[in-house]
Amino acid sequence: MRAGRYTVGAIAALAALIVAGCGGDDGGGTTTGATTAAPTTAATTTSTTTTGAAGEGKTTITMTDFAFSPDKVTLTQGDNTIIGPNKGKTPHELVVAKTALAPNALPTDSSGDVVEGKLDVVGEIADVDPGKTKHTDFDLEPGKYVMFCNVPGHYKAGMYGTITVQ
Ligand SMILES: [Cu+2]
Repeated sequence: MRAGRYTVGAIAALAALIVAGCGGDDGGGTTTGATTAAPTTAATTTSTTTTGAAGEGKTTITMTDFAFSPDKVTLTQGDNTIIGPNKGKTPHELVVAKTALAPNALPTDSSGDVVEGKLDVVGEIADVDPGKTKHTDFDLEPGKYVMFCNVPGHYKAGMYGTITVQ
């Protein structure tokens, strides 16, 4: 019985894929046989099996104009995925540097932007457009870190925070 169900499901999913692949709403009539078997659920089940890298934890740090939320984050050493949704109206980024400096005391240039070359940058979530979400995997050793957005003017506007790894 199970084998039979799977076959029907697989065929239905295949049919759904083929139909979708052909680009949607040109001509009706061709799908008559497949529509009965609820192919949508089958398709969703297959696509959710992704993610799950070796990460110990996933942490979401939301970016707005011009702040991180939360702006004080504690993580466990090792693999960490930081997910950065941008809920602001301008592009943002999240740069992580290992330093004991206070987040508001980083080395800056004459326009007030952080000089990343003077810091031990361990990674970043780069160029996140408004309404988008990106993530980056970090392998973090214990210590003090800062995060900041180095889009021109954003650090000066207060877009920074701390990350403690323990
Ligand atoms: Cu920013």
